[in-house]
Amino acid sequence: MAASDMARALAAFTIPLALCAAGAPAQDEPLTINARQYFEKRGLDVLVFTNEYNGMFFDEKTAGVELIQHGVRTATGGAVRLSPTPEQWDQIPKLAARKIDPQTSTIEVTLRYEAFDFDSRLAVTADGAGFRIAVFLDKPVPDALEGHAGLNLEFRPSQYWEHTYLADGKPGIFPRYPAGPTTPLPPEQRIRQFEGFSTFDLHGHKDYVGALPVAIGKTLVLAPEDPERRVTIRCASGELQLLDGRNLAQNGWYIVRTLLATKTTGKVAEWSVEPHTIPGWTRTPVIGFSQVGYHPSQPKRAVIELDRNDTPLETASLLEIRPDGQELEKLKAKAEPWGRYLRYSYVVADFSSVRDPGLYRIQYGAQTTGAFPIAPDVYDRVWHPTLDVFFPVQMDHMFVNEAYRVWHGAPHLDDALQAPLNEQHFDGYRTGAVTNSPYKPGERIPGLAVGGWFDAGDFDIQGGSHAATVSSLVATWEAFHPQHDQTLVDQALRFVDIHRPDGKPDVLQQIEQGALQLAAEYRTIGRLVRGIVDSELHRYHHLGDASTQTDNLLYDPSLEPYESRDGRSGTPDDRWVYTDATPFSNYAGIGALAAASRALRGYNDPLAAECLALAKKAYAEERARPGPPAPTTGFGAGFGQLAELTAALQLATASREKEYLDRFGELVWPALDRNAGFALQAAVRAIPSMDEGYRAKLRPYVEKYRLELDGMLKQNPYGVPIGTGGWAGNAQVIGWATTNYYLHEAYPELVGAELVTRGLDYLFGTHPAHNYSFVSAVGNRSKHLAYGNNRADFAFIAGGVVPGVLVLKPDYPENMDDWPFLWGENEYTIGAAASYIFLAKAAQELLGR
Ligand SMILES: [Ca+2]
Ligand SMILES: [Ca+2]
Ligand SMILES: [Ca+2]
Repeated sequence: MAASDMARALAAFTIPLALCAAGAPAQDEPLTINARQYFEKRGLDVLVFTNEYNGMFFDEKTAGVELIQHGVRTATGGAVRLSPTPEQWDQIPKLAARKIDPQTSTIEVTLRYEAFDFDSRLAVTADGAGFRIAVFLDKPVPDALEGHAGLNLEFRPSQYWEHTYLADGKPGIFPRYPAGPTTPLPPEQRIRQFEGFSTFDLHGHKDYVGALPVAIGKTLVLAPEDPERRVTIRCASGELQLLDGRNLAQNGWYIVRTLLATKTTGKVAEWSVEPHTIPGWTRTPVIGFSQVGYHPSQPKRAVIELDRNDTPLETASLLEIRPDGQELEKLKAKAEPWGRYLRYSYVVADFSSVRDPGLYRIQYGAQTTGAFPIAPDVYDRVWHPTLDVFFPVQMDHMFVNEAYRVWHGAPHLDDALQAPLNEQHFDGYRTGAVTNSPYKPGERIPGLAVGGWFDAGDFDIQGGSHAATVSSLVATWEAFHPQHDQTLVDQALRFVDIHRPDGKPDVLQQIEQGALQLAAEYRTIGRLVRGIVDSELHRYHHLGDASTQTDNLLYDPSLEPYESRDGRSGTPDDRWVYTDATPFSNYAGIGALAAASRALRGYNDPLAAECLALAKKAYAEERARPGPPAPTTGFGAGFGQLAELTAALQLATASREKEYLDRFGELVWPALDRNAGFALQAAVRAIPSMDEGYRAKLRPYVEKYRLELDGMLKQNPYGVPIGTGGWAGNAQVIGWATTNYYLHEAYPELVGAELVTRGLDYLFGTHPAHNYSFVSAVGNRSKHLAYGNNRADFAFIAGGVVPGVLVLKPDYPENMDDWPFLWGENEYTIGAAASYIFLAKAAQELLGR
C-alpha cells in the first residue's frame, strides 16, 4: 500500500475532535490515530517509532514511544531496552516492522536486538483517556538478558524539576541534581556497548556502575500538582521503577521501567499510561521576529506560529517604547494567513514601513514580545561574540583565559598517534587495511600538537570542518579586512586572553591557528586528516576542562598505566590520527592552505610561504594519484568535483599561475551543468579572477537559480530552506544566504538584498518552535544553554551558533530551550560559526552603504 493510500484509509478512522468534545469531557477524550500515523487528541500526541534509532550516533533521544504533552516532547525512548538507564552508546533495538490497526486503534512495532537474536513486539493501544503499552514475546527473554531486558520510557528531567511524584501514594521530589543511588556491578554483568567500547572509565578498578531506583511502586504519578505535566502510569504485573540516568551520564533522563517477565512467552509487561490533558488546551502563539532588531531599510516580518485549534487574529501591532516607559502603537499590521506548515498554521505581519530608529515590541492578542531596536547599526557588533569568545574557547593546544576565568588549560600536548588498522571507531571514524600515511599504526606523528580547534561540542580536530573554517575565515578577511582586535593570542606561550587587544587583527590570528594545524598535517602526512580523536569512548565523551582529557604526557608502553616518569606516561591516552585518503577532503584542505597563504602574507610570511608550497605539492600529488573515478551522477558528483574546483581557484588566486586558472575554467562549467546549486557560490566568487566574458556566461545559471528560489521561498512561511535531516539546518540557511550575498554583489538585478538579511532574521528568532536567537549572546533573548563543551553546566558559549530547528518525523519542529544535550538541535560547530561571521559582516556592509 502506498503511503498516501494508507494515510487516506487512516483518515477515515479518525474521529473528528469536535464530535468527541461534544460527547465527553475533554480529558476523557480517547486518542485516535491520525493521517500522519500517530496518536492524537487535544493536548497530547503519542508517537510510536515515527523516528528510528540511529545506526551512526545510536541513542539520540528522538526515537521509540514518545509523548508530546501540551506541545512539549516530554518523553522519549519508550521501547524494550537492555539497561535501566540507557546511554548514547548502549544497544538500541532495530525497528523490524511497524503496523497500524485502525480497528483496534493499535500501533505495533517489532523490535530486534541482532546480537542476542532477541525479538519483541511492542503494542500501543488507545485506552480510556490514555493508552496501554504491552510487550509480547514469541520466545522467552534470552538467558543473557534476564534481569536486563525491560520496558522503559524516559522523561526529560528539565520538564520535571521543581516537581514531585507519588509512588503508590508515597510522595517524593524529583532530584534537581543526580543524587544516586548507584551500585558497583561486576564486569561480567555488563551488556556490551557499541563495538565493545565502554563509556565507563574503570581507572584500574574492577567494577562498573549501575543506577538503582529512586522510587518503586505499582502506580507512579509524575507531577500530580501540574496539569500540564501530570502522567499516571500503572503496571499490570511486576513493579515500576523510577530511575535517574544522570547518575551515569549527564545527558541521561528520568526513566520509568519494568523488567520483562522471564522464562515465559506472550505478554511479558504491560502498563496503562494516562497523560493528563487540559480541556480545550491551545498552544500559546510563538511570535517569530529578529531578537537583534532591524536595519531601518530592511524588510521586517513577524511570522506567528499558531496551534491548529487557534483562531487567527486579524492584526498584530508594533508598539514603540518611549523613554518614560509609555508604549505607543506605531503600526497596526494585517496578520496575513499563510497556511499550514508541519503541524502548525501561520500568519505573517509585515512592519517594513516603520523606519524610525527606536525601541519596539510586537503585540499579538494578549502577548507582547521582548523589546528590540530598529537602528542603522544593529548588525555592527553581532559577529563579535563569535570571534571574541566562541573561537578562542574552541582553540586546541592553547591555554584560554577570560578575565578571572580559565576556560581550559593547554590540551592535547601528547598529540598524536597513527590510528590502528581495520577499526570501527565512534563519531563516524573508521580505518581500513592501509594507513595512507608514512607512519605505522600506533607510531607517533610528530608536530601535530599545534593550532586547530575543537570542531564542535566534542574535542576532536575534524579535518573537513577545520578546512572549511579556515577557508571561511579567509573569505571574511579578504572581503572585509576586519581589523577587530579584542583577543591576545601568544602562540609561543600557548596563551590566549579574551577581551585583551594585542594590536593584531583577531581574524588573522584565528586563520593562523587553523593554518598551523593544517600545515603540520600536510608536512607530516601529506594530506588533510580525517581527524584527530580520542582512542577510548570513555575519554571521548569528556566534559570539563579540555586539558584534562588526556594526561598531556607522551605514551610510553614500557611504563604501567597511570605511571609517569620523565614527561612520559604509561596511560595509553594520546589521541589517534585518522588518515583516510579522500580526494574530496584533501582538495578541501589544499584549498584552505592556499587561501590561508594569501591572508597570512605580511602577517606570518614563513607560514604563508610554507602553506602555499604544501598546497601546490599536495595538489600535484592528488592530481597524479589514480583515484577511483569520480561519480558523475548523484549527490557525490556535485560534491567531489566542487572540492577540486575550489582548490584550483584558491591556488590560482594565491599563486597567480595560469595552470590553476585553466583547470578551474575546465571544471566550472561541467560542475554548474551537473548541479548549479553546489557550484554557484564558487563560480560567482571567481568573477574577479576571470576574463570579461565569464560574468555574462554565468548569468543564465543565476537566472535558473533565481527561478528555483521562487518555488523554495513558498515552502514554508519563513522563506528560507529549512532542512529535515537528523542534524538541524542553520548551517544550510547561512550557506544559502551567503550564496545570495555573492549573487547580489554580482547580479543585484536578479538577487535582492532581502535574501541575505532573511537568513539572519531566521537565525535571530524568526523561526519555528520558539523565538530565541540561535546565536548565543546575540540579540535580546538568545540560546542560553546549548551543546557546547560546557553543557554539563547548562550554560552557553557566547557567539556559538546552534544547528537550530530539528524536524522530527512526521511534523514536529523542535529546538529544546531547557535541555542542551540534543546535538542535532543544540551543538555549536566551528563551521557554522565561521560562516556566520562572514554573513553577519556581509549584512553589515550591505546595509551600511
Ligand atoms: Ca567531532
Ligand atoms: Ca588580537
Ligand atoms: Ca598521554
